[in-house]
Amino acid sequence: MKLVILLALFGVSLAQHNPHTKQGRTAIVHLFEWRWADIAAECERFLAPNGFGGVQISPPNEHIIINNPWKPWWQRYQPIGYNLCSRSGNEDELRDMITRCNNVGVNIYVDAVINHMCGSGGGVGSHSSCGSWFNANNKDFPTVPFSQSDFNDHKCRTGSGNIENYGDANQVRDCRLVSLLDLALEKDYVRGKVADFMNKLIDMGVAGFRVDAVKHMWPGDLSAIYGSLHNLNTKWFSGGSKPFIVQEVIDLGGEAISSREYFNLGRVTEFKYGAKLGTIFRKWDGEKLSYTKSWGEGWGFMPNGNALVFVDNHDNQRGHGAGGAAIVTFWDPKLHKMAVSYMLAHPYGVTRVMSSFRWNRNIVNGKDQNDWMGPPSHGDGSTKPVPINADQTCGDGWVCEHRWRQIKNMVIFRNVVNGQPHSNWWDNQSNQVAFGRGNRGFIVFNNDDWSLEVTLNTGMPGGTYCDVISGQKEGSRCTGKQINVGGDGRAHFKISNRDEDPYVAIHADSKL
Ligand code: AAO
Repeated sequence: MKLVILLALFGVSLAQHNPHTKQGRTAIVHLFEWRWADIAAECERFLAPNGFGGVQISPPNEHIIINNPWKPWWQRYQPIGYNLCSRSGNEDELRDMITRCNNVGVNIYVDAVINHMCGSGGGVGSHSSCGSWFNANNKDFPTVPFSQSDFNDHKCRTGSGNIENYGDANQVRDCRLVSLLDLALEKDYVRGKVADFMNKLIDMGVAGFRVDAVKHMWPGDLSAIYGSLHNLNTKWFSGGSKPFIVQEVIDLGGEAISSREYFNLGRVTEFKYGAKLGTIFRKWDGEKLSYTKSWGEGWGFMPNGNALVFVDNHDNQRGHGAGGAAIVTFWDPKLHKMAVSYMLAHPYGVTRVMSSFRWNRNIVNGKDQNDWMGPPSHGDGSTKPVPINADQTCGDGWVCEHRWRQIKNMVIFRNVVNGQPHSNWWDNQSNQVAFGRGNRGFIVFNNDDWSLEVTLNTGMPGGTYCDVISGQKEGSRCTGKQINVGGDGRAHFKISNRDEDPYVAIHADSKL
């Protein structure tokens, strides 16, 4: 009996940790600032056929419009209300996207900004994405409605009203994050408005949420809000499915608030992962790839079942948030492909791939002067569509890392090896390593400044396999390198450090 109760409790608490991806799919892609119409098309033409499990979308609710600087990407992190019109499109387009993605088995996860409304200097008027009037000076947001008493200022004990010291948990939760008007989530009324917003999206068919700025909210308040969320829409999900919850908590250690406080509520972003992996692939601080034999919990990361992992995100790819210069992004394509592939090959965590837009990066004394720049847009500030080139890459400034052959093929690799153990580790005590996933896949990296030539036990059945990095299997031939695995599971690998991509990956479905 006790066991049954324990299992039931465990099941309930674990429910919000499950991304509910379909058909053995495993990876999520963040289509940062994409329009709903483009995401719908991408689900059908690319994400479903290539086995992507889901999409994290940019905040869909009404947000402030800022003209100085000119329509920065971060205006969407300043809510004006919960109407569903944003820079990415209106409510009909949002609903159409959710329906079409669900119909091809690709989940939608919403970036939910519920800690705050716009900045205190947001002004008065109707300069918001749905045109609703508001008055930031009086904390008046009639479209919700929220007013003075729905904000936390009376609880905050700092002179400025902003967070001044991350060593003080009360400040971090009760004061304003960079002057953003901080909602009083202890109030049933405020919790109710937030839950209504999230429930509307759940009923439309989303599979869950990336919750913004979670460090700045009390776990008890979040527990109350999550507890009032509906189950997922049974048109696409099995009965009793709870929404997937990923909580954005930046915890690199040394602050008053630890990510641990949120583990029982849902998954948590593991920011140490990208910061460390970037340092390793850059070979900074004496780090070596061979040290990653115990990658995951062995590196002091959070328990596997709690972690959402990523190489870079929309903040730290441009110097916001945390991680610093070590973070590898599309600006370093060779290292980025290797780091993302390492993540996708490794069993730790639920994985999220970043898909970015290009901006006029201009780093002066370590700070990007253009870190605010929004997505590719027309003269009037409206976001441009994502055009697809003949070679499957994207045009008009959309980077589409998720479409790069190496990354797309590693998303497939992760699905093929899903559930298999980390196995057959090899390293040269420097920056050449290899590991397998049971008898379903094997990957070899050369991040040293010299060639790799070695015969390794892959654990794979004998046969000829196509490398999915230099090419892939097409029909009955390989478009890139071929790897011959003997009947004993051993294979010879030769990887020059001067290769465009100095690594090789094979899996059960890339066998000829
Ligand atoms: C904009 C303007 C502001 C203006 C404000 C209001 O830039 O000047 O005051 O409007 O008018 C985004 C942008 C912000 C933007 C905001 C609203 O990034 O620039 O402000 O939209 O438009 C903290 C939070 C974390 C947050 C991160 C950016 O804890 O939740 O800052 N991320 C999310 C979103 C993000 C968004 C918001 C939240 C707000 O992903 O896109 O902001 O909705 C330490 C703390 C972290 C803290 C960082 C940065 O990190 O630990 O909790 O993140 O500082 O303040 C080492 C340390 C590491 C430390 C880091 C940086 O790495 O180990 O712990 O250094 O010091």
